[in-house]
Amino acid sequence: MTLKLYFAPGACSFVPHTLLETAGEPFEAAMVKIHKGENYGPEYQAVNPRSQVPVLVDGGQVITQIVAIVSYLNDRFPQAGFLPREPLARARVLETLAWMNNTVHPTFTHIFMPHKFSDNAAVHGDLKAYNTRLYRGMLDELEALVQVAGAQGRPYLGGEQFGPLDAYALTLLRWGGIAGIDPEDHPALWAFVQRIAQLPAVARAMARERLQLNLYQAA
Ligand SMILES: N[C@@H](CCC(=O)N[C@@H](CS)C(=O)NCC(=O)O)C(=O)O
Repeated sequence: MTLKLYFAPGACSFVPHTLLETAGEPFEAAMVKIHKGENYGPEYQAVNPRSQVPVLVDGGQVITQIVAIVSYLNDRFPQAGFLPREPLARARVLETLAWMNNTVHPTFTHIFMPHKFSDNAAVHGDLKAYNTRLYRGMLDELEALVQVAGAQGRPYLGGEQFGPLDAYALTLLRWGGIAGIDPEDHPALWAFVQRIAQLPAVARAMARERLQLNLYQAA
């Protein structure tokens, strides 16, 4: 088996995990327990000195960063059509993927791991509260994107085929539950994510990661 994915359950590594399941080529799934700090141990840092998941290894080559991994998997499995071929449609997907990865995702990190942004524990509550408000607004944007796709008759956020935006949307809405945001507050997105979760490849990745879709608990 030449392909190996390092993932953490429920983390952003879910995005390439679902793409690999969709591609259909056998791969090794290596779980990294980031809640136990395994990613800061010497064994994992020998793989990725930045201590993050996901990492894709193909034939001994190590690839990090979701945007790079998605681009690589798209070229390696062209039949899967993870990214549109038409230049403008592809730019639109990359535009949204970059936003998810460089804006929405780090906003959640401020909520989930505020210690990464300040070593002053006294401000962690403020960081969480402020970024939860920002995050809710970003889920509102995602809700609008899903509505536009529906109005245009597109079954997936990127077009006709399942791709990285769909898996990231699922992950980001799921994280919203951790942040105390009820998925029902974004009904179109919630319905979309529930449909995506039923795709066989996505369901396999969820089963391997033992993921529950709705993590929201009313206060
Ligand atoms: N920009 C990176 C983000 C990766 C990232 O934030 N990974 C998180 C999990 S969602 C992680 O490994 N966190 C562990 C840590 O930073 O301690 C990418 O696209 O791969």
